[in-house]
Amino acid sequence: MAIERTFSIIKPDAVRRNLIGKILTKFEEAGLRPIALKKIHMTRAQAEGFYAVHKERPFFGELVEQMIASPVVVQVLEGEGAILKNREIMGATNPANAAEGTIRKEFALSVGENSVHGSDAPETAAQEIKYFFTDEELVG
Ligand code: YYY
Ligand code: MG
Repeated sequence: MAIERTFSIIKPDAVRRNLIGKILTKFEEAGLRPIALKKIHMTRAQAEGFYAVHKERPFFGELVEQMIASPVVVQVLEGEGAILKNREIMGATNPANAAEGTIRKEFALSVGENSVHGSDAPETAAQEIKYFFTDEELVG
């Protein structure tokens, strides 16, 4: 499998509970390397643009409020099959359905406050990386 890059967010619920290190460890132990990483407090416009694909969904308003409530860590993860691997490490969107050992099983509070975001395909990974990082910031 090819070396890929994917985009990841450690969401406000996890940052508030001081879980940045524990979550990064899960990625590192699975062979994913953070090649760019920063802590930011998203603006409403940034969060609405990032989740624009969900803007007609009933949970959109709450999702945006949760994403801007407090800081997040945005990062680019690199490794073998990074896009799918990240999704596996994250676990299912609803933590009630997440497999043992996944981040969401271990740390998520609810389907909304589910601790991490991860790109779902090569096209979205490329778009999402560009949304938060310049080429110069990717120091793999
Ligand atoms: O990619 P992933 O985060 O696993 O799920 P999406 O279906 O893309 O939804 C994005 C985000 O929206 C999810 O992480 C929480 C929130 N959400 C929600 O609050 N309620 C739902 N029924 C579905 C998604
Ligand atoms: Mg998604």
